[in-house]
Amino acid sequence: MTSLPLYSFLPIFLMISSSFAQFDGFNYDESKVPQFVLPDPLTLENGDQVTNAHVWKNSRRAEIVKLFETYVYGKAPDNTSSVRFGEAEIEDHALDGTAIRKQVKLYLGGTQDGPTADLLIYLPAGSNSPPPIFLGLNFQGNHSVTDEAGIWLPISWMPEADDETVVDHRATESGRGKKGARWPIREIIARGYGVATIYCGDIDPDYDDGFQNGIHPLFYDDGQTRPRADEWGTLAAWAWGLSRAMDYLETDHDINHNQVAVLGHSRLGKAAFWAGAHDERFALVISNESGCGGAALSRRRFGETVKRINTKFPHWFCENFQKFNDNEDELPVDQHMLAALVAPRPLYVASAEEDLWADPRGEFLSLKFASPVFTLLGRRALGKETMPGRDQPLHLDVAYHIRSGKHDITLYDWQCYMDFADEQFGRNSK
Ligand code: GTR
Repeated sequence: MTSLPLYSFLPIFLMISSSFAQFDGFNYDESKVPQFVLPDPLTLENGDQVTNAHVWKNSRRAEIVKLFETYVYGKAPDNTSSVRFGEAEIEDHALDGTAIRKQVKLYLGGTQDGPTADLLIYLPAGSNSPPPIFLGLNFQGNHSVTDEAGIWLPISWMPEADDETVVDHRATESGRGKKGARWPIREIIARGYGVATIYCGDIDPDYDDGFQNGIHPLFYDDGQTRPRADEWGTLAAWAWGLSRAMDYLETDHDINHNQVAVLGHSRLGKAAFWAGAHDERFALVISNESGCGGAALSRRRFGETVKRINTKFPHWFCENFQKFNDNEDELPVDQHMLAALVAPRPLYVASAEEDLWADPRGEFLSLKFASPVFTLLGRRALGKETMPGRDQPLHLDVAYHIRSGKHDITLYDWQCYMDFADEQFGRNSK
């Protein structure tokens, strides 16, 4: 493996405090991060250097996609022609008349009796031209992101809640608006952006059932009962769902489908990152505190590790990823190469100061070590820049911030994403 120089570690930036989200038995001490060697995104598998955009685009990029498919997320099916869209609801006077709301059913197996996913869309009312849009999955149902009464309740499985919002693994009316703080739709609309979301469990419920529910079984070969070792886990299924939502957005003339930003928080940030890295139709990619298996470098083993994530969430990645439990140095990729796959499109990675489990420094370093690829493709990447202080967004053609506070996606994060989208899409929405 051709490698980048050994990385020697910068002084400790983040102080440890008992209020930080962390679990016992994991490393939160920068001085204990092992030395490691990263695979070089710009060395082809035959050992040649990538010295121009043509070779990146036509050879190296595909090699890296294949490595992530084979060893990390698993390969999703190529044949998606069966997905159908239908049963749309349109409300022209949503959010006190400031927005147009649409709800679209995605028939994932092409038939009404198979699994369906509900895509909820808000667009600013009275736009002069089709607006750009943010697309992301949500954790607890479309009805949880806004308290508008007309939102369809999800019918798919949901994790139990410690209140009455979920009963017998099904959403109830009382969950309406419960996650509104994570989806500041009115602010997004006021700045002229649209926003679209799907409940992740509509695509694949988030628990280990041996891949019997969700979309996996729809694509099994005859006699197949679970994905092969290099085939998709749940994160890749969610990413696939985001791409199917993109298929719909491309057909909707009320939306600027050349300006779709894909984003997600935490596990859904991992899915959004993989979707955006893989599917080049996404014009902007945003990872909010995606951590291990998302933006954070696996080889640092800081906070959550490959072994822990594969043990606690055995359904998230492909089976091959388990080979790297306590064995990160053998990974043929690291997450800076996921960041590199986004280039030359803009990429925003964000961390939270108290979210050590997600390894903020490891998230920043992924962006930094992806720089040679962004630079080769003519984009303004991180050069000498060091990790910025809290709440000081750093925006080039890649962007990073570390927000004060805990693991979450907040209005502040969204404001930073909209500012960056303004810069990248040539808008001035403030
Ligand atoms: C944690 C997991 C993280 C992150 C988080 C979340 O339990 O260890 O990788 O995904 O859940 O999604 O909130």
